[in-house]
Amino acid sequence: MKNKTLWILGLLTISIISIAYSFTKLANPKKETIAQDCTEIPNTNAGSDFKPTIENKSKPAGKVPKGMVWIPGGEFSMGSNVEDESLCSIKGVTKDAAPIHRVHVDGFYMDQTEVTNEEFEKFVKATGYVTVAEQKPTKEEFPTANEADLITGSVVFTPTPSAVNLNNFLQWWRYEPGADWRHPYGPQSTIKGKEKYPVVHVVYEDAVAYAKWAGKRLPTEAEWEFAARGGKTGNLYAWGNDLKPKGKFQANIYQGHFPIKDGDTGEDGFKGIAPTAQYAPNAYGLYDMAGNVWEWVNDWYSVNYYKSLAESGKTTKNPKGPDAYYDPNDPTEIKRVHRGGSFLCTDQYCTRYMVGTRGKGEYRSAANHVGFRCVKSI
Ligand SMILES: [Ca+2]
Ligand SMILES: [Ca+2]
Repeated sequence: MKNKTLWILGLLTISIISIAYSFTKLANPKKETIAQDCTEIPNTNAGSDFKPTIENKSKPAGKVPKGMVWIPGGEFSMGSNVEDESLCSIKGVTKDAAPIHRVHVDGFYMDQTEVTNEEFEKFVKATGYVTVAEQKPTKEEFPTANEADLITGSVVFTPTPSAVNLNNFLQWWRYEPGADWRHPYGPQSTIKGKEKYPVVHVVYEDAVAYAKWAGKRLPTEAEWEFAARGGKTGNLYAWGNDLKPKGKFQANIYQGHFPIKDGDTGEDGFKGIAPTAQYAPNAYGLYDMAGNVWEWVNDWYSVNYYKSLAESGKTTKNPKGPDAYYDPNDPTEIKRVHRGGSFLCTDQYCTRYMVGTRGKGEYRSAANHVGFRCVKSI
């Protein structure tokens, strides 16, 4: 069993790890209470290092592809302020998203929603594609694993029976044999009736394969953030600076005590994952740029990337990410960037539904809170 656990550990390199340094600061109940009490702290980030977003003026002629919107691109300030950008003023939470730096992206079309089960099914029917989660892991990829442990499956969120210390995510994630995009909770589960839900249990290469088939591609991290900000400058969220304008949630995240059974109160309208487009879109007409499921983007993850761009002192044109991945917390893991947070993000644990923040995931690891959306260049 120990070997299996170790093997699972190898697979469990999903975006939750990206918040390792934040949850250690929220590990004891006292601080957790503080976290719950500080959701209404006003934004102290505005006006810091952000300079106005300048949108490109040009617009392509011709029809907008179905289900997509035009994102004009332009120049904007990307990232977050490490000192202040946290609901609870916990310094360091968004360290990898600092410093704020100036970027220009060209215009592009973007899917209005996360790719849904029904869309992904069309792709699989047309191509016979088999996702990574459906493929038997090989000895080559996991040389230290027992043969008996090399079974298809994916990682599924599993609430804990009672309150737990938040410093060990293995308490609420399990490797579920037979879990895949068609069976999000294991072989007995189905996506029947969930056609409009985002597809999950897809890894980076699955997302790339879908995008290619659809005549699209994955966004760069800069394109994703430009689009998520909706032409606004320096906001905390894709919709503005208040988490709940007029007391109303704007995204499917997590309320209540994380991660215990029945702990998710669903105050935002949904316990767990939701169909796409259940909340108002941002200013560009994009849904769920915060929450619901994390979204793969094309960039390698490097903790130092933003710093290197900022140090250049220039506006970076169409950045495509670093040449190599680098995460000092997991130096052997090969990671791509995730953006937007998920239905599991909570102010107690992971506030990465904030628009300037980042997530990351091992590029061949799937889970039931990670999906994607595509873009298209003109
Ligand atoms: Ca929710
Ligand atoms: Ca999302």
